[in-house]
Formats: sequence, structure tokens, C-alpha cells
Amino acid sequence: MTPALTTRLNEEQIAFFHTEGYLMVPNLFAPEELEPLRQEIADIIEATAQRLQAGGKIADTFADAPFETRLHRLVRAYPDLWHDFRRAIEGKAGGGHTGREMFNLLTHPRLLDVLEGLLGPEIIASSVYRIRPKLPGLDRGEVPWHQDSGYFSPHCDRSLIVTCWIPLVDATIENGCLLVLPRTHRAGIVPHHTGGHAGYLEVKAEDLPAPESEAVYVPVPLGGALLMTNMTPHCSRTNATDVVRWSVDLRYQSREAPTNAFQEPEEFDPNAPEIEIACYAPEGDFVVRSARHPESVHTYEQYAARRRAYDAARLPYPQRGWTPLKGD
Ligand SMILES: O=C(O)CCC(=O)C(=O)O
Repeated sequence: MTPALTTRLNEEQIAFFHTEGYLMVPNLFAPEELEPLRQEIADIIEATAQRLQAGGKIADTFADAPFETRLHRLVRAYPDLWHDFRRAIEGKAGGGHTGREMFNLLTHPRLLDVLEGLLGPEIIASSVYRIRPKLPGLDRGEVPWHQDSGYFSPHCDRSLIVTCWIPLVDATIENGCLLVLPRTHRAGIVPHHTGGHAGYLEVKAEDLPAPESEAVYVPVPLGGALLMTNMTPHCSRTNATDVVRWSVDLRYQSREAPTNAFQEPEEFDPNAPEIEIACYAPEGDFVVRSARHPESVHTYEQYAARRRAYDAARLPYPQRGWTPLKGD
């Protein structure tokens, strides 16, 4: 029997999120509801493989391999071309993929109903969303300990920005699901370092707000989602399987938190009051739900245009001044 889908968070789930700093929501989507996005990404891989084949860079496009393994097979055969595929999937700035199915997932009514339990009815999709193909054995796939606020500007430390991590395959301990450090999200921001593993920000184990031994793995079956606060320390380890651990991480905040959803990139003023500077200024936020101003909800075309305009503008990112890991 197909399990019932989660349509709203109940009180117990909301309390768990606020106490523990995270919540795994099973059955948020029927697996077939994620198929259009998987297909949109599969189409990019197909187009990129064909382009590289036509350019004489690859002989085999592994056309018969399924979504779960095709990128791994391509990159294992042609490791130098990993960045070509990555760029095609993620876009220049990481969140550069603006396909219609990405938008459909970002604005999925059931997902927004669930988020409403945490953020209220005025919901902004925070600029930072990512597609992550965590390839077996690929070093960059491991993401070191961090709080998402380590990447956001300090004036947003007090705002709730919910990370919604959605795997596009079953995410297991073996293929590198996330680990979180429960009940530590109220301790504030801890020191991060630049130049951490694979170029990510990294928190040293001794700076974590609780011993690493208290971390918990959060496997998420296909159709589920892991919700976390922007202050919840988390990381992910290696993928020890031969399946690509595909996932997307989406972020949402309330309209009360600083946002650029109502600004064009040319209106950016680095000297504006902090409340007017988005938590992550270089990428464009957009309105996904509004009870008070339904007319302000961005359409697909408006979203795609905003993302492109911000991508092209390359606005300065107010840095937090984290020190480098090496030589520290
Ligand atoms: O997907 C991963 O392995 C890491 C994701 C992550 O760190 C994040 O969404 O902030």
C-alpha cells in the first residue's frame, strides 16, 4: 500500500524541529513526483555527453545507464570532464540551474504547506539552492562540518532560514546521507575556516558546540526530506556505493528576514541598512507564498529572469572574515 503523504507538520514534528534543530519528514513526495526533476537533470547529462562526444572528448556516452549511475560511469571513464558536467548541472554560481522542474519543486504546494508550520504564511525561497551529485569516491562529495549561517551574512544569524534537503535517490549511511549535531542550534555561530575540505567552509571538530560523538546520521528515503535550521551543524561523509547520491538542498525564510526578493541587482547598495541586505546577496531570492500579498509571488518566468540577472551582476558577498584553515 502506498504510504500517506505528509501534508502538514503536526505539533510533535514542529516541537522536534525546534528542540533538536532538525526533522526528517518521510513521504513528503510520492517518488514519482520527483521524477520530472530527475528527468530534467538526466536531460542535461545527455546533452552534455552528446556535446562532448561531438567535440571528440568522449567516446562512450553511457547512454543506457540509469540516472542513478550514469554520471558516475561518465566521470569514472573521463575524470577530467567532471567539471564540464558539474557546470552544466549546477550553473556558474552553483544555484544557476533554473529549469522549470527545479522551480516546480521549489514551489511545490505540499512542501510549502510543511514549511508554513515553521515559517508562517509569508515564505521566501532564499537565494541559495544547490543540486548535489555526490559521486562514489569523489573527494568533493564530502562536505565538512558547518552551519549554513557560516555562509550567510552575520546580520541574519538571528533569522530562521530552513534548509530543506531532498534526496533524489534513497540517501543512506553508505552513500553519504547527512550527519547532524542535535540540540546545538541555539549555541550561536561557531568559528568556521575558509579553504576547508574541497574548498568548503569547515568547522574544526574541537570548535563544534558538542562532541562529534553526539552526531546522528539522518538517512532519508526517496520522497522524504531533512529540514534543518541555519545554525544546525551538519556534514556528509563519503559515498561508498556505486550509486550517485543525488540531492537538492533548498532554503526558505520568512518575509520578515532580510531578503533581496523585492530588489533588482542594480538596486543593491552595500551601504544600505542591514535589514535591506539579503542574507546571501549575490543570488536572487524569490517569493513562493504570500497570504498577505499573493500578487507578489514570482512566476516561473520572473524567477528565471531574477536568477539570471543576479548571476550576471556578480554582486559582492559581504564576507564574515573567517580565517583560512591552513596555517591557522
Ligand atoms: O549534500 C551534502 O552532502 C551536503 C549538503 C549541505 O551541507 C547543505 O545542504 O548545507
